[in-house]
This record gives sequence, structure tokens and C-alpha cells, in this order.
Amino acid sequence: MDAWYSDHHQAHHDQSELIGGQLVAGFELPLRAERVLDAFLEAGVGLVHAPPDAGLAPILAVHDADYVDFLRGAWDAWRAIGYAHPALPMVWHAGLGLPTECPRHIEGQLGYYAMDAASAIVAGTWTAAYWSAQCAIAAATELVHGAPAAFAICHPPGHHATARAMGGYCYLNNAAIAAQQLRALGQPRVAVLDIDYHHGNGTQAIFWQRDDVFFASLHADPHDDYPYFSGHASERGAGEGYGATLNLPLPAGTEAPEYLAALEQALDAVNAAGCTAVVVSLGVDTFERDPISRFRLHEEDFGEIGRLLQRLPRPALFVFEGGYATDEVGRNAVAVLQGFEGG
Ligand code: OKP
Ligand code: ZN
Repeated sequence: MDAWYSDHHQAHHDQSELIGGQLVAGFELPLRAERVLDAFLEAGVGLVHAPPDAGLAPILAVHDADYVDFLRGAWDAWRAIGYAHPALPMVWHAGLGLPTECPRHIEGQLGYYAMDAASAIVAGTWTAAYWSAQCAIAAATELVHGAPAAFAICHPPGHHATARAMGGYCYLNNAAIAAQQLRALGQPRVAVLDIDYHHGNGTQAIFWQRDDVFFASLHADPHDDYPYFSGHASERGAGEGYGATLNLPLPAGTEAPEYLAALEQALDAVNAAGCTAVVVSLGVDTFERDPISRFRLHEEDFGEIGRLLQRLPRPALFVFEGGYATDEVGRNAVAVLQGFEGG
């Protein structure tokens, strides 16, 4: 399979992150995508293309226009009041129990459009997020032209971003944009299978009330891990979308046998849902030495995951999400692709 990668992703760098109350250098580095690119090329999986510019329309098919305007202008507004550090929200309206309006001040807007303080905005955030989404859009478009599989080397990642909020290192939901693009180009029913360690709350929320996109996710039990407020097995979707969401939370310390059994369950559900195309949110932060996660998958387990994914419908689009063990992230992500292709 071929891959889509844009050098513009490097513009999103040096974000700070609060860990245990301390402002530290973030785990979400451009180097992660570079390692994935290197491993893809080294393994000879396929060609790598730079995405063409498909414009804002496929992004606005998923995200609200006011949120996109905020993302585009946030850094300049932050700079205009004299701040030079990465922009982080500090005030939220959750729990106030009153209706609200979008603030005029950038500090208020940051909280209005964020689910957490894990998505700092720096000078190049919009450029990088835009081109990350373009990688997913280009790969999805390629599938509709007949390729059985493709890989979008997205950075920054996307699955925590909702239609109108950033969070968890994510700004634009690349996987949701790709799934929507597949729908727009004629696929009647699309699955999103999310195998990142963290629940893909943004993707779930975007398709929560829809029956035409089936969402299945394996992730750390939200009772104990980020993003905490979604990903429970009881969440099944609503309205037309009731039954088109499947959550399989797993405990800290989960190893390959339990993980692969849950993956088979998700694959059964995707196949039973009659999907004609699939987007895989490919996070490899399930790795035993991932610095922010608590599953215990070994290097060789990622190839096995890929082999199991052969049961997915075609076409299949892999969208890179998490994975923070920078020495192994490339090999682990590419091992999934190689397993999928029968290697
Ligand atoms: C993004 B993706 C853990 C704090 C977690 C944000 C994690 C975002 C993960 N103690 N902070 O799903 O890989
Ligand atoms: Zn993750």
C-alpha cells in the first residue's frame, strides 16, 4: 500500500504539556511521524506521496466553521496580546450549569473550544493540522479510485478532536474526515476501527447519532485512564446511530491474548455491520514501553494485529494516531501494515 505524508507536519512542535501539575516538554513530537515514514520506506511497503490540497470543504464536512476559524486564528490572537509561549486553555465552562456564548478574548476562546489542556497551539499548529488532515483526505480519495489499502502518516493525530473541540494532542479529526470523505465519494457504510490505547472520543461523538458510520474501539478503561469521560461499554450510540458504536474497554496491564480476543470481537462486529470500507485509527501506544500508556503489547504482537485485520472489509485506510515510544513507534506501526499485507 502507498502512504501519504506532508513535511508541513513539522510546523507543529515544541508544545508544552502539563503532567502531574508540571509544565513539561510534550510527548507528542514531529519525530514520531518521521520515524513512521522512515520505517515505512525501509520496509518497502509502498510509495510515499505528498497530498494535493483538497481545500477546506472535506474538513468542514466534519468540523464546525467557527471552530475551524478559531484554530486558524488562535496563534495570531495569542501573539497579539503579547504572549509568546504555547497557547493553553485555563478556563472551561463545564459544570457551570448556565448557557454561554463564545468569548471574544482568546483566553476564553481556548477554553470554549477545548476539552483539556493537552493540545497547545503554537505558530505552526494550524498548518500542520491542515496538512495532516489533507494526508487522510488524499489517502481516502485514492481508495475510491481502486486501491485496496492506503496509509495516512498523520501528525498531529486526530481521534480526540470533536466537531468543535480540540483535545488530547488533536485538532482536526483525521479519521473522521477520511470516513466522511469515503461516504461522500459513494461508500454506503463505513467503519472506523480505533485501536489506539486511548478512547477515540472525538470520532465517537462525531458519528454518535449516525447509522452510516460504524465506530468500534479498543482502549484503556476510562474509569482509570484518559480521556476518562467516554469509552464505557454501555455507550452504544443514540437515535439513528443506536447500536453503531461499540466500546471494548480493557484493564491496565492488558497483554496480547486478551487484546487480540477483544480485537476479534470488534472485527466480528464490523463485519456484521455490513461496512463497505474501513478506516483504522492506528495508534501503537498499546506498546509495553509506551511512556504514557499501560498495556503490554510486544513488538511481535503488532504483526499479529495486522494479520487479524485482514478480516476487515476493503478498501481499508490506516490513519496514524498515537504512539510515544519514539525508538519503536515506526517499526510497530509498520509491523501492523506488513501483517495486514500478509508479511
Ligand atoms: C493522544 B492519543 C496521561 C495524560 C494523557 C493526553 C493523552 C493524549 C493521547 N496521564 N494526556 O490518543 O494517543
Ligand atoms: Zn493514544
